This record gives sequence, structure tokens and C-alpha cells, in this order.
Amino acid sequence: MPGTCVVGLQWGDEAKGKIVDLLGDGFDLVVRYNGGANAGHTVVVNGKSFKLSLLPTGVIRPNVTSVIGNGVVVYPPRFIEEMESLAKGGIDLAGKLFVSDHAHVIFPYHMEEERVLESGTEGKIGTTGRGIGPCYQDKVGRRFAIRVGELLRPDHLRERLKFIVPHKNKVLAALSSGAKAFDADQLAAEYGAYAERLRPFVRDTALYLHDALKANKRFIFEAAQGSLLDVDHGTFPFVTSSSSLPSGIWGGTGVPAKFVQRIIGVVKAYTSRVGQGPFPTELDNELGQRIREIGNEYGTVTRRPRRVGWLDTVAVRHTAALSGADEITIMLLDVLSGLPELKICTGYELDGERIGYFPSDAYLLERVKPVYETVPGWSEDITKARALSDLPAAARRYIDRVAELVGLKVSVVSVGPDREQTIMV
Ligand code: 2SA
Ligand code: MG
Repeated sequence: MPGTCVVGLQWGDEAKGKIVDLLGDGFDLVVRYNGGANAGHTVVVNGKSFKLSLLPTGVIRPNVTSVIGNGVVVYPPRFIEEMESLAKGGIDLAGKLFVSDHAHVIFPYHMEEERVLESGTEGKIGTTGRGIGPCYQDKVGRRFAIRVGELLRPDHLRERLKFIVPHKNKVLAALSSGAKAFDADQLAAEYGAYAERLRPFVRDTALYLHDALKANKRFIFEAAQGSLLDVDHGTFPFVTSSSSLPSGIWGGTGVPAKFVQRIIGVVKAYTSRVGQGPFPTELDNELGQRIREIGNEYGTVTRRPRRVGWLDTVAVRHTAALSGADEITIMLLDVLSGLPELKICTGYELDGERIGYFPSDAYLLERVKPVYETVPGWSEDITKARALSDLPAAARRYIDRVAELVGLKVSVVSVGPDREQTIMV
């Protein structure tokens, strides 16, 4: 079983990091294939907590090698910052972390472009401000992109920036008279200095991973963001700019799909979303506020309050199918304790007609009305449950009903943030 993918089946923040952590010792490599420093997780090692947004969660494990694949967009200062904070905590990443020379590099002009576009009144996506979208735009547009490997050649880098930066400055000035302008020589010097810090970690990770496959190493592919934020299959245009579904693995790492043999779909017991875009089961009320507080639903990267709502099994059925999930895990079940009744979305109505599918275009999704099934809640504290039999009957029924509606077995139920607060089904 060389490859397992851990992927969120909602709009992100399903607690994928906890599942990767639970799998941790059974693997040799943890590989990121999409996104950049817009992911966010807090990992705790020996009582010290580290905030990671770019490095894979595997970096905290002594016997795991972490790989940032070519599909990731890299902001070098963040890479250095996270590496240094780990070093201070006694975690030395030399020889244990690799970043693809083909990954694309985020520059300050990407963030500036995003800031300008997101500060208008129209066309806002509610992004994380990390330059993700503009960098992927440059990648696909080809002309103005720079890859990590290019940072390592100072003369080449300066030449590239001399071509790119004037163009960026023109575009930025056309977008807003208040936009910042950039200097190619200054950026070349700044990024040249970062490059010296990155150099030991840079390699052609696709080749490295192919060797690891030949050596029968075991992989975890760590998706960033959630399946509903996938650029092709998510709620476009309110998505991120990468393939967060497992379909991103092949392109984003060079590991062919046939090596991915287990796909774990991570599902929060309710739903959350940060940023703009339709959210049929949203609870924009006091109940939503209560769930947000208990679940600490605030962005890890941006601290933005996350929107919350009931579990939507129409959406999860859809993303489970798209991701090829073999099983689901139900996370943050404890957050629902104390609610007298719970709702599960089982279907949609679009323009008064019951529909049996998930319309993933935002302009259609915003018109659907969720159809709910109401089920009894439970009042007990479930954070100490370690087996299904420790759970109140209503909580067990909730899990069973979700499994039935999604059509997949539930392999893990999480009842709290700690590793121990887990029920292996
Ligand atoms: P972007 O910055 O271009 O990727 O934003 C596009 C949309 O994708 C959403 N997005 C996320 N949604 C949930 N969690 C994410 N990671 C952080 C977290 C977010 C944070 O773990 O909490 O701290 O705010 C994440 N990253 C991107 C984003 O909200 C836009 O809707
Ligand atoms: Mg997150």
C-alpha cells in the first residue's frame, strides 16, 4: 500500500492534520501537492506548538521525510520562518525536507495584486491574501512565472525579474493608482538571499519520489484546503487556484494515480467555510455563533471567523465521489454536544424542484434550498469517549445516518483535538 491521501470533503478545515498525525508513524513520506501558505495547522510536539502553513505536517516526525511537490506555490520567507521556528524547537530538517525545483515562487507583487483585487467592492473571493491566485495565474500564463530552481541562479534570476517586474508594475498601476511598485534589482537581491537558505532543500522531487516508490516507501499525500475549493470541481469561482482533490497528486508531485491506494475523506460533523461564496446550510444566526465559538472556527492563517452550518451530505456525497474516498472520518463531533436537535441536509431544491445532485457552479448553488432531516441531539460530554459504545445512542445514530447518506464507512470519529480523543471504528 504505497500511497494514502488525506483529503477534506468540505470547504477546508476538516481537521485533516489530526488524521495525518494519527497515521504518522506508519509512513515514510508526507507529501504536499497543492496550495501554499494558505493552509493552516497547529501541531504540538512535546508540549510545544508550531503553526505551519506551508510545510507539510510530517516535518514534526523524526522518521518521516516531508516533500513540497511541484504543484505547491512557495513563499520563501514563510518557508524560512517555519523552518527556523521548528529549529528553535529542536527540530532539524536537514535531509528530511525537500522542495521541488519546479514549484512556483510567490513574490510580493503577487500579494499586492491580490490585495488590490480583493479590496474592490466587486469580484471579491475572500482569499487568504497570500498571493496564491496571482502566482498560479503566472504559472498557467507561463511568461511571468519563476520556479524555485531559478532562484538558485542569481544572474538568471535578476534577468528574469528585469523582464517581469516592469510588466507587474504596469499592471498594478492600471489596477489601482495606490498600488505599490517594485524594483527588480532589490527583489533579485532579496530572493537571492532566500535562495541560499533554500538551496539545501531544493531538488527535483518527482525524481526523488520515483526512487522512493521503487524502494517501496509508504506515502501520505496531504491535501490543502477542501474538495469544494478545488479549482475545477469546487464551487467556482469561490475556490482556491489549485487542485485540492486527489486528482492534484499526479500533476502536483509526479506520482501516478495508480500508486494512491487509499483515500481518506475527512468530514467535519457540521460544515464551515471561510471566504465568499454560496453555502446552502449556513447558520447565520445565534446557533451558528455558538458552534463557531465551541468549535473555535476562526481561520488558522488569517483568524477570520469561519461561517458555519449543518452537515451537508449532498455536498459530501459529491466530493466523496470526486475524490474516490474509500472511507470517511467524522471530526469535531464533540462540538455538537448539547444541541437538542441536529439537522442533516439530505437533498436540495433548485427553483422549487427537488434535485439529486450538487450544482457546483456558484451561481446555481446560491439558489438551492437545503432539504433537512432532523435528528435528536445529545447532551452528554463525549470528549472522553474512546469507543463507539461510550457514545450516547443519539451520537451513534448521527454517525450511522451520515455513513448511510454518504454511502461510505466511517473509520474514525474524533471527539476532541488530542490524539487520544479518537474513536477508531
Ligand atoms: P486563496 O487564498 O486564493 O486560496 O483563497 C481562495 C478561497 O479558498 C479559501 N481557503 C481556505 N478555506 C479554509 N481554510 C483555509 N486555510 C486557512 C485555515 C484559512 C484562513 O486553515 O483556516 O486562515 O483563513 C483556506 N485557504 C484558502 C479562501 O477562504 C477562499 O475562499
Ligand atoms: Mg485549515
